[in-house]
Amino acid sequence: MIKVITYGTFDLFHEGHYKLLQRAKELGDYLIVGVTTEEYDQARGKLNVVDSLMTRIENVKKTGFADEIIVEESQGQKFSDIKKYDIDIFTVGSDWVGVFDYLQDYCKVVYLDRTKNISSTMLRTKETPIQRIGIIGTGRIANRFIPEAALVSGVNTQCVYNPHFESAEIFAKKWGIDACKGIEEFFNSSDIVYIASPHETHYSYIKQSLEHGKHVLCEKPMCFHKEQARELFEYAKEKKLILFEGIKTAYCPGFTKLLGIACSGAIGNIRSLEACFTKLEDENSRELKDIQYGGSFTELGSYCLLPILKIFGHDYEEVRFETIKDSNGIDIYTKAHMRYANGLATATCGLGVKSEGKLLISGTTGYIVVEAPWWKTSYFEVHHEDPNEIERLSERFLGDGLRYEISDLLSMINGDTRKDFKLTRGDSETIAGIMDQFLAERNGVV
Ligand code: C2G
Repeated sequence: MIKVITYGTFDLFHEGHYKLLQRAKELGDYLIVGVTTEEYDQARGKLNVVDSLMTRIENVKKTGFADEIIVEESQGQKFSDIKKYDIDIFTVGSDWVGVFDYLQDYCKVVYLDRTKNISSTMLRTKETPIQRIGIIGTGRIANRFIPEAALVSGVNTQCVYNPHFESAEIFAKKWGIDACKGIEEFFNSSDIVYIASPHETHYSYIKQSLEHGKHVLCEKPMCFHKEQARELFEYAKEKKLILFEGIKTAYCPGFTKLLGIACSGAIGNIRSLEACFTKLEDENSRELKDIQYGGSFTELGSYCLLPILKIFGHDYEEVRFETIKDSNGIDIYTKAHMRYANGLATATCGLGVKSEGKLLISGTTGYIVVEAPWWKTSYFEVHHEDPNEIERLSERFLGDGLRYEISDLLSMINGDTRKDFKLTRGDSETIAGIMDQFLAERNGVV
């Protein structure tokens, strides 16, 4: 008798799960299905699981494919289950290719192709429908997005669009999703559009996505003109759709904790903030080749402006830029100095100058310091006049951090508006306005 084992959360049970179990059963004579506990899902960083363990077990049982159902409680369990149940084949969907190769010494490991399309008709019948994500763009960030989205229950990355169809095809093949030839086909297959295309294309893609009734998660900077940002948010509101700018720091739990402490008076009245983010780029990279929209401030400025706007607000009195440019006129290093009625702030960004990435918030009774990578906030210190009196605080930051924004977006789509304080419409509009002023000055359009 060939014994097969597979594991999963099986939340919001859908046809991808069904087909996986069906094929797992076909691999042998006896199928054991491990269903994850809530604690285990939390520990491995899976967010937004909706159904209880009982419901998820019931749904697996209903398929009739499982000969035995067990509960998966911890990371090392697969290894011991294989021995305990004398397993011949371990199987899981292809979104996990390579991850479980370490089990090969104990049994055969089979990765079954994941189901690309979750049909919309099936999804609409559900109380909490699965949201199909379509991606525009196939660059680095789009590649980082997919494994993160896989850890948010309730979304399925379905398809990709790139006007260069070949790039879309390569990307789709790599991730087991569909490549769409036309944009209409793409919109028909998506409920949420994730825009990860070059900066200057964002406005048009957001507008088209909203026109087609899609929620939008757009990479930063969302756009370069305050008026455009306003128009898009108004349009989204009118169409009752969510428009969300993806500055991942804003959604990570450590950053929310940091803001809570900073604003609670722990360091008195906040008077100064310095945020620095530098990342050396090759001179032939898109970031340093795009004369119109490339450069350090458009690339990294959103991260540095975020804590400034969250702490001091949108009503700055002045923003002044100092830049070092390369021979093409692109800024390889920029300092944006902002003056508020009660404080001063600096955003420092570099693609061609390396500096110490740090976030320093100074108040009348102390300061908060977050070392690099502060934009993935996980640890920070609160200091006072007495150098022995240091408060050390930490928070989990999982993976690449994109899962937090995807999770918040999903909660908002499902009607939970409590998350929208993290990055407000006003924040995004103000950032667009500052970018606008910066580009006008740098490119000499003023
Ligand atoms: N699956 C699939 N097609 C989809 C979605 C999921 O084939 N469109 C597969 C997954 O690859 C997995 C199973 O269905 O094999 C269950 O998926 P999830 O509930 O998302 O569970 P997962 O997080 O993949 O758990 O220990 C847990 C396991 O390692 C995997």
